[in-house]
Formats: sequence, C-alpha cells, structure tokens
Amino acid sequence: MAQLELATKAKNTWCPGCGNFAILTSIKAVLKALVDEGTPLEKVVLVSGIGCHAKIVDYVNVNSFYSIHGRVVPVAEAIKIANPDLTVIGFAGDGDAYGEGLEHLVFAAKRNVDITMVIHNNRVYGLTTGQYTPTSPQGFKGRSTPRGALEVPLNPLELMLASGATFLARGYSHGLDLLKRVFREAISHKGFALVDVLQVCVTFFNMYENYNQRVYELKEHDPTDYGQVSAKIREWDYNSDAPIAAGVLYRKLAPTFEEKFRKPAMDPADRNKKLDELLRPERTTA
Ligand SMILES: Cc1ncc(C[n+]2csc(CCOP(=O)(O)OP(=O)(O)O)c2C)c(N)n1
Ligand code: SF4
Repeated sequence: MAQLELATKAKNTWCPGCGNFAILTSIKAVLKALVDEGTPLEKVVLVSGIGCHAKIVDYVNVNSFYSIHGRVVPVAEAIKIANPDLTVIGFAGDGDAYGEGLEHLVFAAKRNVDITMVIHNNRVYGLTTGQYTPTSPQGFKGRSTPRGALEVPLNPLELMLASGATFLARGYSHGLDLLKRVFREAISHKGFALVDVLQVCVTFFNMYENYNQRVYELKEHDPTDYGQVSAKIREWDYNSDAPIAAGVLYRKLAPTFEEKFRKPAMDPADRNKKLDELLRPERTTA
C-alpha cells in the first residue's frame, strides 16, 4: 500500500513560531487517523478563506477550495449539501469568520449543516499586518487602532451557542494533544461544529506568555448541560484576565440540514394532483 503523503511541495511562508503550524500538524494527524480507520482521503474536502490561515490548504495534499475572504462557510455548506458523503472542513481566520463572513457562520449554525469550522483565532488580521478584529481586546493597539481599540470584543462561542451550533470547542496552539482530540471530535460530530483555536500570531499579537498562564483543560464539565455550557462559555469574555477553558464545551445531537433537505421528494402523481387542486379547484371539487 502506498505511503500516505499529506505534505505538499509548497514552500511554507508562515513566520517562525506562528500558531498555524500547530493547527497544520494536528489536522494532518487527524486526517491520517481517519484514513487509517477507513475514510478515503478523496472523501475529504478542505476549504479556506483569505489570510495567513488560508495557506493551510496549500500545505495539505487533499482536495481543497481556496475561497474568498469571509466566504469559507457558504462554500463548505454548498459542498456538503450537494454531496453529503463528503467530510468538509473549513479553515477561517477570526477576521474572516467573525468579521467579514459572520452572517454565514450564524446561518450555518442555525441550519446545523454537518461541516466543521476551524477558526484560527489570533485576534488580529495577520496577513494585512495587525489591524484589530472582532475578538481583539478593548485597548488593542494595532495598525488601524494606534491609540487602542475602543470596542469590547465579541464572544464568538456565546454567539454560536445562541445561533444553534451543535458542537463547540476551544483549542490552543500551544498543546497539540488537546488540539488533535478536539479536531477529531469536531469532525466526527454529526452537525455544525466549530473549534475556536487560540492561534497565536507571534508577529502582531504574541499572547503565548499570557495564555500559558490562563488556558486550562476542561475536566468534569458536562457538554450536554446547556446551563453549565453557557456559564463556562461566559467565564472568559475575550477581554478579561479570567481563566480560559480549552476542550469540548458543547455537544448536542439534532437532525442536520442535509438530512431534511434530502427527504424523498413527493411522488410525481401526488405532486400533479396537489398542483391540480391548487390551480384548478373547480375540476378537482366537481
Ligand atoms: C473582501 C476583502 N476585504 C479585504 C481583503 C484584504 N484582506 C486579505 S487577508 C485580510 C486579513 C485576514 O485576517 P484574518 O481573517 O484574521 O486571517 P489571518 O491572516 O489572521 O490568518 C484582509 C483584510 C480581502 N482580501 N477581501
Ligand atoms: S503574521 Fe502572524 S498569523 Fe501570519 S504567519 Fe506571521 S505569525 Fe502567523
């Protein structure tokens, strides 16, 4: 059997130390595990947006679609709905997913389309050199906010929970083991899954020291208890110095959009009868 080669020949242009490397390594390990368990690699599709994160699809030797900024979600949804046999994994930056394409994320969660979204949340626009994003903390000084961001950040997990997402998790780019476990669970989940990865941008917002002191792995947490989940998600609001929970925060089983979409269409004879009743009531009631 041929050796599985997941690396491509593309030159990696991420900055040394960038948190994207941890996501790349983890996703490759998870893809390998899926293949070992019998999922053909041809059944996996990766989708990315525009930004530093997006280059991940250049570095993994799997069918992929490089979409435009903020449009990872609709592309991933369309692929999944057209061909429900595929495993679809979207990669988006926080600017991409929580700024530019936020409405798509909300509706994919509401519909419960069976895709996995991995958000490279470095809390900054990396590729365009450090502008603030919806998850930058208040006071963040970057290229577009030299005197400090005035707004308070979004808590994307709280928003996703309220939108109907059925799987929510947090990962950290310092901690490969946890990242692999969380990706694995998210991909196996039947329904809309989002993993918010605290992916440190060493060049424009280096949070390693800060996160290393605050990120902890969830233990004794019931991801099916909505009240507990909601409280845990609110523990850190992306602005305070509170502890930051990593791991699977929420899990719920619910019918997926594709299942409902694929329900057998009406029998043609019944359909014509129904149309006749609607369009020519005088004939059908006579
Ligand atoms: C519609 C549109 N607006 C703006 C841009 C310019 N642009 C390219 S990448 C980028 C920032 C990407 O930031 P993020 O999504 O957080 O990803 P990162 O680079 O941090 O991985 C921007 C603003 C674009 N390509 N398309
Ligand atoms: S700018 Fe930031 S996110 Fe982009 S490659 Fe460099 S460290 Fe990574």
